[in-house]
Amino acid sequence: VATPGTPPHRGRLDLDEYVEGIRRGDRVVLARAITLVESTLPSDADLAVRLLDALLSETGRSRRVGITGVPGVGKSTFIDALGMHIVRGRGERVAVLTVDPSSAISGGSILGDKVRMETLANEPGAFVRPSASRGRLGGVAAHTREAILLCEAAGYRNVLVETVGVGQSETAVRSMTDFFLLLMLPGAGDELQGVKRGIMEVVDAVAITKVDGDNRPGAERARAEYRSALHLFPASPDGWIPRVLMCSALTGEGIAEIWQMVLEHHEQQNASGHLQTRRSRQAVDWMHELIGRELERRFQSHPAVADVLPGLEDDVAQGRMVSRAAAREALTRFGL
Ligand SMILES: Nc1nc2c(ncn2[C@@H]2O[C@H](COP(=O)(O)OP(=O)(O)OP(=O)(O)O)[C@@H](O)[C@H]2O)c(=O)[nH]1
Ligand SMILES: [Mg+2]
Repeated sequence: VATPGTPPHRGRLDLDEYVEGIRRGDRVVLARAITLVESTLPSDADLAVRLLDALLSETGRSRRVGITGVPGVGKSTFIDALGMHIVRGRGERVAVLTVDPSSAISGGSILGDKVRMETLANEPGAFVRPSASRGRLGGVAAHTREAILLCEAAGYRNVLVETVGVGQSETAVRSMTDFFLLLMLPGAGDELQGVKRGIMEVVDAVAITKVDGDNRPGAERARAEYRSALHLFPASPDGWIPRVLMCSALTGEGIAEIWQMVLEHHEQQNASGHLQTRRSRQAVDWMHELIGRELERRFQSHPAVADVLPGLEDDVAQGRMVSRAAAREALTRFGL
């Protein structure tokens, strides 16, 4: 139990305090609960599971939107503008989470996002939680998935997840959201190289951002290019046809239209049952991934395995043993 003055990342509340705090939408308790689920301490894991379990029936009632794009494309600025539109324009609350695999290295991104989402972070209807990335990406994304659930239980009907469009983080974010938006810069071609191959195939929309000032002519060309690029992919079984829109977080142009599209998508997918299908699949996939990770972790840390693994690796590398025999040997040691 936390004592007054204990920094949030040290002290723990008890289960009821978390549950009650989240139910009344207390942002401080919500932040502390996210810290709890982010924790890698074995002693926190049990409480985290009990907390998520206690709140399960209060989750699911939000629009989960993933927003990706290359570094510097304008994600945080866009989210700031979009979040303000949701809060001020629509009178709804919004939670913003970020998955940033690089912040462990750069260390500067947390502050950066706070500064860039300054307007939104000061809004009473908004909850902005920059990623406190410490470990490997899988860990960060895992926490984000659970943080979404906590935000939903705290009454946020809109959850925006920012992730930088490099590495695997975007795949992870797509697998925890209902709508996946790719931000692109005006002036096509070059930027297509910058984003990960294959990403265009899994987006629900492309938003060309920074469409202001000198960028406008390039934006029109980019829109035509992205439209034809999206046309090359087979139609999605959920019946949604990806769109290409233009916006500027600076002038606010196009922001309301993009949110309108998200609302339309949500209604359509909800009515057709595809929303539930997508979420069910995500939840089951995630369960399997957690099982896989835990098995891997136990396998790697099993003393009898750890004893022989380096030797087996060497034998395989030097051609003294076939991979299959070595794998069998290691698994036998594990007890399989
Ligand atoms: N002209 C113009 N500049 C913008 C717009 N949106 C963002 N910017 C600028 O682009 C730069 C990067 O914006 P960010 O929002 O930090 O970009 P980001 O994609 O979140 O960056 P990372 O989180 O570092 O990957 C900043 O200097 C912004 O001021 C826009 O709509 N128009
Ligand atoms: Mg950012």
